[in-house]
Amino acid sequence: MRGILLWGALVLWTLYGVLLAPSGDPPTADLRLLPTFVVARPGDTVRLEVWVESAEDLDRVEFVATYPEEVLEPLDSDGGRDGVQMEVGPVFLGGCIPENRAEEGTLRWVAWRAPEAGPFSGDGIVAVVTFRVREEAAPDTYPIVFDPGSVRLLDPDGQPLPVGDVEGGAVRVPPVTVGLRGWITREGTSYYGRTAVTVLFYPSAGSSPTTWARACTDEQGNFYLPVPTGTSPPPADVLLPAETPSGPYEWAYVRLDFPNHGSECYWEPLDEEVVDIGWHVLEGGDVNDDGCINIFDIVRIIADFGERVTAPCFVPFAPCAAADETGSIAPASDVNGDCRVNIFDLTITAENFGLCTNCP
Ligand SMILES: [Ca+2]
Ligand SMILES: [Ca+2]
Ligand SMILES: [Ca+2]
Repeated sequence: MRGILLWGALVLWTLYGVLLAPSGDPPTADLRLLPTFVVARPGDTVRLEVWVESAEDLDRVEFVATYPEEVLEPLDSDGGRDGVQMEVGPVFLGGCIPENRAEEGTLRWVAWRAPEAGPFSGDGIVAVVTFRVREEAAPDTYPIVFDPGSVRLLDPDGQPLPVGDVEGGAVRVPPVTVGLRGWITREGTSYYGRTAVTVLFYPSAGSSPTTWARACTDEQGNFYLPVPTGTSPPPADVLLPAETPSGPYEWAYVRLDFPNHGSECYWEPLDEEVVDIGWHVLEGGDVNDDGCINIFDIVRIIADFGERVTAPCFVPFAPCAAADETGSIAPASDVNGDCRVNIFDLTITAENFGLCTNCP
């Protein structure tokens, strides 16, 4: 019995393949909002495009979408028509637009192609809505959602075309970042103080830093760096990265430095009230400060091997000066800051052999 069922299933499967496979699934067209995710602050405007994708023989598009009215204010693109209108996209330029409203938390759209233009196939912009983020908008992520039952794509005969994906988007209003924090340790020591955390603040991707700040870690390696309120371009000796990341954020470029250690650099988006850069361990061994830990450092440590000064000593480092600099100065090749150059410094350096900094 079981064998017959299986056999029957196989026959059906084969028939399905023979009868239906050549025609394939009917093509579907998608409707989506682009970009799907935007970060904007109160007062900013965001431009969201309604795209139709993989359309075939499209003549008419209808949709309803909702947005949070208390946060987003649509801007009118048609002063000659009552109410607030979306911008007409290239797919419907010159067409007939019986419904185009962006009001009371709802986007309503009904449009026909211009008859002389013929039906549309491919990917194109149906409409564009521009929102202003209201001043009183609270930090949160706000969705813009198509009502799936409302989305209709029709051919010139008024026949519905199969609809595939229908995807809305979201506008994130981030909190104002007031500070950055993190925990920075170093190898071969339990004293983690005085690592310099230098931060460049970028107002957007692709811009230049408008301000900067520096903090030093405490003995446990923790730091908290308040975001400066004014603008103050970084001094010339703070090197800028060659490229900025993309994405809809304000960015911080964080640089970690300590003598005889490889510097580390990170991009961090500023989308939290306090941005936590997490735990980072600086790699020891770059005693000649050329950005890499390699044979030149080993050679120098061996040359200085056995040097020692009386403890306590301090590692000279102007950006994060020691609280008490009356003691002795650590030898130049002392990687772990224990006042002598010995096998521990050599071991740390050998373990990190080949590493290079990712900082400019
Ligand atoms: Ca209007
Ligand atoms: Ca080196
Ligand atoms: Ca040492």
